[in-house]
Amino acid sequence: MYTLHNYFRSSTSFRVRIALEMKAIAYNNVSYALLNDEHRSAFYLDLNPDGLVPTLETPDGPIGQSLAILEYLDEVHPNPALLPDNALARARVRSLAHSIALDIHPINNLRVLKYLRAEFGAEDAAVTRWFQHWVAGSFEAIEKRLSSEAATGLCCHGDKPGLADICLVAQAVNNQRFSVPMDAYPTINRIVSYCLAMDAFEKALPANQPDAPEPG
Ligand SMILES: N[C@@H](CCC(=O)N[C@@H](CS)C(=O)NCC(=O)O)C(=O)O
Repeated sequence: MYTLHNYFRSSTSFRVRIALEMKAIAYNNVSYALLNDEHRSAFYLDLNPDGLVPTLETPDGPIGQSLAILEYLDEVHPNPALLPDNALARARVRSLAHSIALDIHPINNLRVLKYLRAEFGAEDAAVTRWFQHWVAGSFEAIEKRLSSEAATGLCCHGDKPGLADICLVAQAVNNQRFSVPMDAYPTINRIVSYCLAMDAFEKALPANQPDAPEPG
């Protein structure tokens, strides 16, 4: 049995929850209130010295880094596959996923936003501008690719959701918290809506996690 150490609002945790749901893998859920620095506890740092969520605890040891977890799950539980079966297609899917996971997420992460506030006196409006700016840079490129490349289907690559959709949906949902304007991205919006209509994506949503606050 796996244990997922995560936080409802964390988009990197959301990515892993989607994959676990898609592959119908049961798991224990342990949550860490990031705003209370629970991920900086000695216990968690022992499990994951990065001090970032998620960590997937497997019977053979813990794995940190959401993309590494997703690829591990895909190797150990290959159905349904998160990556296509030819090398060029896999590279395309990974490159879309990396635009989000490696280019947007690291500079919009909680610790970066906290540092902007604490060290540079950034107010809420400036932090929001920062977040929106770095999303726009990559989302413009992703929209251009998805709307023009023949491999795009109902999902980022063909008609089945995979690694790129997982990263895209998690980022798009996170964007809502920072009121990122989305009108310029019709293809992204179409794919995100299509994926969110699926059970696996819906169940993995931040609002549907046990540590999410009650609505209202
Ligand atoms: N590259 C890592 C990033 C993990 C990460 O930054 N997680 C965020 C939540 S989405 C976190 O733990 N933030 C805590 C902090 O910034 O202090 C991954 O993909 O797992």
